Amino acid sequence: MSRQVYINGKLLPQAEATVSVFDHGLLYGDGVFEGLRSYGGKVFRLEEHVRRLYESALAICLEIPLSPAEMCQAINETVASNKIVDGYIRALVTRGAGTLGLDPNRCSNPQVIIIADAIALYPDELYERGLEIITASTIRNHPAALSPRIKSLNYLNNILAKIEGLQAGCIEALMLNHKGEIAECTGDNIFLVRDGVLMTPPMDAGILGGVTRDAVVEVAQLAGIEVLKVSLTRHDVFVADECFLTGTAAEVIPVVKLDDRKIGTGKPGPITVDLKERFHRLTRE
Ligand code: PXG
Repeated sequence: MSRQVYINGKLLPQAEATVSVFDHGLLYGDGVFEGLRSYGGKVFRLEEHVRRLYESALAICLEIPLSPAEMCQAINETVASNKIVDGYIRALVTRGAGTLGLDPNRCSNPQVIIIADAIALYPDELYERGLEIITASTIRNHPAALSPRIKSLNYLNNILAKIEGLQAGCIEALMLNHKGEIAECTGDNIFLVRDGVLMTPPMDAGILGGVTRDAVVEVAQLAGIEVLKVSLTRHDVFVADECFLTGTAAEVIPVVKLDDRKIGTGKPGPITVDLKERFHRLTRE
């Protein structure tokens, strides 16, 4: 289906929504993005995603030519004009067309693009059975090289980890940080459950602060579950009772094996299933 794509203030048919081959987003991955989701026609946690987009942009000295409120409005308009009810939204801002050199000051105008499409859901059976994942040998970006808190257009190390996962027959792969601690998966945050306590790596493990992660922490605390943000290693996964991932696309998805080793009973655990339901209800509120 052909979509109406927002580009620099206009909604254009997707074939006409184009950027220059000199755009530094293409040449260098110089830009930032967000992946959002709409439920029942309403964008979930829109302000949080937009705040993260502006933080990412600020971190790379990229000035977005819209206010955050205008960005929210543009996202809502793009969703509405494509008659998206339950869908996936990609918002991105590139540095714009420049020269073949790195200098961002030679880039003319940042390009603001918003795409709204139907969501490609993971098969139900993955949620019922749970995922099997591997540990990738590709580590998450060293925070001193490129902060993992920046959702930049350069996702190559996550893509390399994803390739490792896919080659092992897994749709997700666990990424460690430079200290060998658990960071996150290629497009999802990770949680463990042990003795009824929920644990997830802290921001300083070098992760992207997931909007879904924050929402799951909130619903867990409301349900009276203790939540700890603590550094974790693969050992903690192997001795955990339950494990699950969170992300805009995946929502809450159980993990039942890491590196071919069963986690807990090897089936999605009760707290995971409960939080998955609670998160689902939150998205429908
Ligand atoms: N960590 C990383 C590295 C991510 O890219 C998350 C965690 C989860 O964050 P949210 O805010 O979505 O709960 C992400 C999510 C996709 C896709 O299509 C997802 C992401 C990036 C690119 C594609 O699944 N980011």
